[in-house]
Amino acid sequence: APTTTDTANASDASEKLITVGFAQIGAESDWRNANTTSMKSTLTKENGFNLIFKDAQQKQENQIQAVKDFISQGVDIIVLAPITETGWDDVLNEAKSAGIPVILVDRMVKVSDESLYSCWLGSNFEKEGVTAANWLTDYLKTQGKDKEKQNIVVLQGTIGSTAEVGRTKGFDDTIKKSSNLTILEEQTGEFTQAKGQEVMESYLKKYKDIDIVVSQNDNMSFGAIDALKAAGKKPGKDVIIVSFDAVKAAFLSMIDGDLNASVECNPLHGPKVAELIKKIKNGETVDKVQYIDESVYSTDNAEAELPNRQY
Ligand code: GZL
Repeated sequence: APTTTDTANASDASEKLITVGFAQIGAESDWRNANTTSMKSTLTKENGFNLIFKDAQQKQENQIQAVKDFISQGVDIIVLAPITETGWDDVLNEAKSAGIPVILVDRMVKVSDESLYSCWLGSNFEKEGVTAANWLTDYLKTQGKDKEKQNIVVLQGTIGSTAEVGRTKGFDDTIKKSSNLTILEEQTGEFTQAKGQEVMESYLKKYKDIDIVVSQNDNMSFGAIDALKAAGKKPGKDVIIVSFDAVKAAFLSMIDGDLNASVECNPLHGPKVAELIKKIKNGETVDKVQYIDESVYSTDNAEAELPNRQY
């Protein structure tokens, strides 16, 4: 039979585990799956965590229920990737009343009281939108097309998600400075390949002269590429495609020449979240906004960068 010391150690070890409730959006994209993998592979018992993971299948009501469940289970800390920005005040107030700190990851919330969350970790989405616009205008210059009229269609992400709001604002505000660029239409493809293809097919029926597609994640870009090929067009050549996320499959698309560029959106939040959880549980205050590092990749550097990609 284990000695008291062993038992004490065992119970002591179990006492040391920080129980984390993570309410994830869903599994809608390669990016999302990489984000989940990063969290699950970091928030492990070996690293001092007991992770309770909930996938909300892209429904806010499921995420809210998951947070309520975490509160009734009495977790030590809640991590939430909010699908859209509004509708969180009530459940976050319940967490605050229960004395359970909340870390927001990836997308942001619009709440009346900022004390409802300890901090937010994610990408600077507006900067991603600006990066996409700057890459595009630079590329058009190298192609000698910076004076020619260029028509753009946009595949937006989930409307009202911080990723969509920021990328749209950053891109649109920057594009306005180039008088030769016109945005014909912007519509959501819900960040999925199927919906992205469907919207691109409708654009191709509606507009005869599309020069550029801006797609707010790689999965919608893959759908757009399929739609363009089905319409007898050469994606990456007849029609420039600028994307976001820079997942591994996007690198393969850039190497094939179907995709011109992808602005990186780094999903590997696990290590930084683990560090923030430990600091918050130790009673330290952390900066409210924690930006994750990221870059932009294109057909110029995709082959060289591919071996370094983790997702
Ligand atoms: C961005 C994230 C977005 C990705 C999409 O941080 O919210 O959601 O760009 C994902 O691929 O679906």
